[in-house]
Amino acid sequence: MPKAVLFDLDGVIVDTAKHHFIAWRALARELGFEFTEQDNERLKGVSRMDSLTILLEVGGLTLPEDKKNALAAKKNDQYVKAIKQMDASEILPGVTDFLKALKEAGIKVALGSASKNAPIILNQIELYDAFDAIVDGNVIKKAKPDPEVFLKGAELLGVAPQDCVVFEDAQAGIQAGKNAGMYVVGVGDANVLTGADDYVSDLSEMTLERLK
Ligand code: G16
Ligand code: MG
Repeated sequence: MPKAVLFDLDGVIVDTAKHHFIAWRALARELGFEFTEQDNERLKGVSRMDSLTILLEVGGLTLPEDKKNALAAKKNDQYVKAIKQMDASEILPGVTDFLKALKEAGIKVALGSASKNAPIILNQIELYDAFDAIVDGNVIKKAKPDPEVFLKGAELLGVAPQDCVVFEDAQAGIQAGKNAGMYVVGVGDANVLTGADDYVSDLSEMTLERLK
């Protein structure tokens, strides 16, 4: 049985990708081009500034650093307004029950997210206190697929990487978990994701029995 479980946030605990998409698309339109849902797939698990770089690449634009910082801040303002409307009803299927089962079994849980807005989201959905450790975009220096986010989580929990299981919906995140030497469960379409040790479509398919 693992001693700790580390969860990605967007795509595993809640679906904030739609809010990111709406804000990025609004920015693209302001800049004079379309940004599609398919383009948005490339931003999953990617940091805010790297997301902007991809978006500008889609629009064929090259901009100076100060302009890029201003655009990222503008997108974030719109995104934060949206996530401040979120509530516990947006927690994805199976999450609450699985977190409860882990707690009862004495298995520690941490959050490992690229998002700088993770604390706001966790407060909105009333899950902030459900985690023994929170590692997010405010603390990490190296983006997924670097293992930093998950290694830091394991360290804060005092658990060896080989005793940790990671739940991830993004390809870069699955790679980060494997790079950390952890067992990785891909969340989403097993025909699209690769490199994980197991796959579920959402956490309602996960039980303590299966985790063993
Ligand atoms: C999430 C999203 C990414 C987003 C990133 C940074 O990562 O999947 O699309 O770009 O956070 O978000 P923010 O702009 O809020 O700092 P994760 O790791 O939770 O899937
Ligand atoms: Mg994710």
